[in-house]
Amino acid sequence: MVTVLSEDVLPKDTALKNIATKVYNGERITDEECLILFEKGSLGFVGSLANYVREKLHGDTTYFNRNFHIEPTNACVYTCNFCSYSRLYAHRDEAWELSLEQMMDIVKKYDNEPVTEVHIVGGVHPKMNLEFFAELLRKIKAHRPGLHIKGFTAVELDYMFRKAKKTVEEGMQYLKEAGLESLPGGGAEIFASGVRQQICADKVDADGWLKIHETAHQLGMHTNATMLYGHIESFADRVDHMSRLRALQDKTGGFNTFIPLKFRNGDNDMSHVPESTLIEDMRLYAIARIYMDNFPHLKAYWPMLGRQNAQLSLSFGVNDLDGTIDDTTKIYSMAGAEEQTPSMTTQDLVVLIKQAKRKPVERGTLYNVIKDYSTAELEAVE
Ligand code: V47
Ligand code: SF4
Repeated sequence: MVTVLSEDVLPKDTALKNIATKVYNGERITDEECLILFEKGSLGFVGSLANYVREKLHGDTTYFNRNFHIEPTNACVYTCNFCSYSRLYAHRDEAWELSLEQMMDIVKKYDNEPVTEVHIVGGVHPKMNLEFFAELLRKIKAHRPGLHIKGFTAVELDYMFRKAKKTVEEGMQYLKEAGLESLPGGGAEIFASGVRQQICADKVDADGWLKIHETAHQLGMHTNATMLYGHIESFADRVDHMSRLRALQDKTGGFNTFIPLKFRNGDNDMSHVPESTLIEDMRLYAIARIYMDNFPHLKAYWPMLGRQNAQLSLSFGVNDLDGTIDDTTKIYSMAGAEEQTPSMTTQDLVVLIKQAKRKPVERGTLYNVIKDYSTAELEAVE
């Protein structure tokens, strides 16, 4: 059914009016139209369209999960200019490198906690190879079979597979058999080669990143996708990035969640580049929700955006806030994010979502509903 909208609720600008009509009719917008939204769409305009799409897909449901991170090392062979984390060359004395036992101790710390996911991401250490990580996966699965393992960015996987002289298919199958269940979305940054050359020239390129995710999807695994925005990229580069992801999703359907990551400029080689404004952050979330019509979920990663801005994003298309995290990641605190010790209790997350007049639902990694907290008494939340 085609919705006919009153002229009163549509903008005067013809291009924006056509986009609004398409969105309300459930039609896909083109790359050119996405660019128009970046160039001309006010926050109010894109926000109301994104909220329409969000509520059509999910109503008020807002997901979070109970998770913790393992960061095996902050040493990295690569030299991404935006990275405040890597310590292989500079600040060697601040580098860490966890043994299998130390990582298992982190897993065991949660033995009596109702966490459902471990997120494993770190730097690319020359000595931590495919076999080392396969052993870690086996040990985690042997210890706690029900814990979902989401691990390794395409950057880490590309290095591991090449070093082990395995094809992407062979390497991925090997890790899947060892216990890997899904991939996080990191390492995508901005696909456009001109920008990639300037911000992260030496790691896997766009085609390599996409190939790794496509292979995971073909093996039945789900993955996420990120976009590092708000630095030197243009609006057209953002559209190009999202367009490549949308095309792959049309082909495989294997992506769960799109996660825009705001560039933070603390203590890195791009500290002179100003950070994006809150208006630009919210416009980006909204435009992503409108354009990425085949991505079921849009996530605001609260340790990077800050709690209040993540809460605000729930009115601009976002339906997922990631997890409790329990102060187990350093990537963003080292880049100057507000959250210096990222940890939220389930109660904190439930309150945050309820304050935004949304419905808090705890999910598993694959968006299976674990518990609906919409009617829970706040004090009763463990
Ligand atoms: O790829 C590094 C980003 C990513 C900075 O899939 C920075 O559920 C901003 O991908 N400013 C890794 N961003 C983290 C990641 C992730 C996080 C949470 C959830 C999921 C998921 C994935 O962190 C890197 C890079 O894009 N990053 N430095 C910085 N200065
Ligand atoms: Fe290494 Fe990742 Fe930092 Fe790049 S962003 S230097 S790949 S840890």
